Amino acid sequence: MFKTVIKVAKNTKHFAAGSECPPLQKDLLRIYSMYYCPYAQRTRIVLNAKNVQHETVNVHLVEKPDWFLKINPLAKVPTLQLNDKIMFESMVTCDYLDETYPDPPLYPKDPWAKGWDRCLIEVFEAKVARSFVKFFLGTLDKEAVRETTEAINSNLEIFEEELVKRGTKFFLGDRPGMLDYAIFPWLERLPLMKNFNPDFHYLPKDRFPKMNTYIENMMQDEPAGSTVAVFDDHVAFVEEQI
Ligand SMILES: N[C@@H](CCC(=O)N[C@@H](CS)C(=O)NCC(=O)O)C(=O)O
Repeated sequence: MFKTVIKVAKNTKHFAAGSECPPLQKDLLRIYSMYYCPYAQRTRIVLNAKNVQHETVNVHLVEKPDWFLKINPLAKVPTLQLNDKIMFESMVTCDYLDETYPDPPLYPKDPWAKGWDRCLIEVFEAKVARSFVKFFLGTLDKEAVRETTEAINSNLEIFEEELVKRGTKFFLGDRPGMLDYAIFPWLERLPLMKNFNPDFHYLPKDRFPKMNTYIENMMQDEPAGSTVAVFDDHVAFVEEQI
């Protein structure tokens, strides 16, 4: 079945150019993913949280198979497929899962509170996640690392203050919700970024007491924590990309 398979992470097969698309099973939800993609990780966490039966097809994103380009015109992961239906964009897929599998609900009931959590996901995406990309681009000089560090920390202050305001263990309450799961993949990657940029002093404990405890709590959460990559393998993957 695998014509071309590339190992991206230990024990994972990623379908690459030249491969055949594995046959679909009727009514079984499929996620096209890439093991180290933080966006696909969002959807994988929500699948875990909702205990949704599904299969994972990992796609090699450098040597994409032709069949994947036909499935998703943006050719990005995550992509969901159910029979002949396709859906992509991480938050679109996460919201679909939340509506289709309501237990446990991942948003606050109040529409304003839900809307505000969606706003914070957008803030995180625009102000924190995109700054991460700079660290992946290769060698930043000391000054650029300092500037990026301050940009990331000052934007994470919004989240520290929000935790203080809410007075809860997680953003949703006593268990994590969509906001928690949507930002987790980048919080997992903070130590990874430091590995490549030792001057990246993220979330100093005196300035971010809540966020530090919060991340420890998120790591203990089964749906999120079980998606955390082995650190050295993650480092090796990033090294191959840059
Ligand atoms: N806005 C998209 C971003 C997804 C994304 O950029 N995924 C990356 C992997 S982490 C990808 O598929 N890249 C392939 C490409 O851009 O060609 C989402 O939220 O799902």
